Amino acid sequence: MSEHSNAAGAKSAAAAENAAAAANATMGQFCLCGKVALVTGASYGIGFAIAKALSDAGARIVFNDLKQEFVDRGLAAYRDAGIGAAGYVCDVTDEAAVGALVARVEGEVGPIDILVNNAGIIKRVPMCDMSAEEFRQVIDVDLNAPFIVSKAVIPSMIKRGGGKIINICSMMSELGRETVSAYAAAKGGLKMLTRNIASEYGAHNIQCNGIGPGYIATPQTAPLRERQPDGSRHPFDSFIIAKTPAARWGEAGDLAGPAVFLASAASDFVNGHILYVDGGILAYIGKQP
Ligand code: NAP
Ligand code: GCO
Repeated sequence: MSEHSNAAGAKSAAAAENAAAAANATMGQFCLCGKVALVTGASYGIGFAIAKALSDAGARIVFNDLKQEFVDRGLAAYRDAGIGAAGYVCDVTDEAAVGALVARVEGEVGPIDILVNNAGIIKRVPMCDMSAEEFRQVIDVDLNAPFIVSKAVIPSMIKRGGGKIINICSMMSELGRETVSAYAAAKGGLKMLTRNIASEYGAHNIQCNGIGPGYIATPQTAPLRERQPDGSRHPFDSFIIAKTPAARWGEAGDLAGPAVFLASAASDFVNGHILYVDGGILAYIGKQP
């Protein structure tokens, strides 16, 4: 082999080695190895999909649900996915229970590095038909609880030099629609709570961001996708398809990559941002009839 081709060969080998090292360094930014992630309300749905993604990136998963039967169902689902998650019964609106949960997790699993405030409810009722109690229930789970759980984990994050908080916001953090006044008020507030946590604790290397899913096919939106008696699409289903450039409902798995990004070192300089994962809904006036 000529001297020239030896040198060229060595050069391309070195280039390949550099490229591999650069790729490893980049992928390393997305590694959650050794991290403990608490995903609230994650027996199924969006929470489960996000927890699975964080686990696939190396995190140890902890989740909670309201009842033992739901926790057990979630544990079985995680086992089926090859994930050894830890599950606990805890109502995220109960500050004492949340404090006890965080202490128990720290003792049994480890300090919480990543918090995903996912647990949420919705009540679709015209505002003037909605009781103040119903309104309060939605605000309690969708806005007060992220405050409660964030407040429970931040001190330990500060002590350990930082952490990640991801709040699951919504299209309704930006838009209103009929029958979801409480939910929109909560999710709009959650957007601003996200920005405030980022503002107040960014100096402690805590990044707090939001994910704003579009319309995702989960039990929460099942009523909006039910087939009509004649087998046709639910009107709201057709509406969302027309409003989404991607012309489809999202799947919970569509949130996996964005969640890993916001939970990882790759987003260490991203703070107070709401990452909309909506197939383009917020950018689109909607398909003309
Ligand atoms: P989902 O299928 O209704 O699941 C919600 C989860 O939260 C359930 O596991 C539920 O537990 C749990 N939960 C409710 N209240 C709780 C409480 N007080 N304490 C502990 N856990 C509680 O909802 P999803 O569609 O997966 O949505 C998850 C999050 O994404 C919610 O915050 C929702 O607002 C948001 N989101 C959803 C969509 C969408 O299109 N699906 C879009 C944007 C944002 P139980 O099983 O015990 O009820
Ligand atoms: C609704 C839906 C939405 C989705 C989601 C959209 O009734 O409009 O439930 O609120 O859940 O929040 O981002």
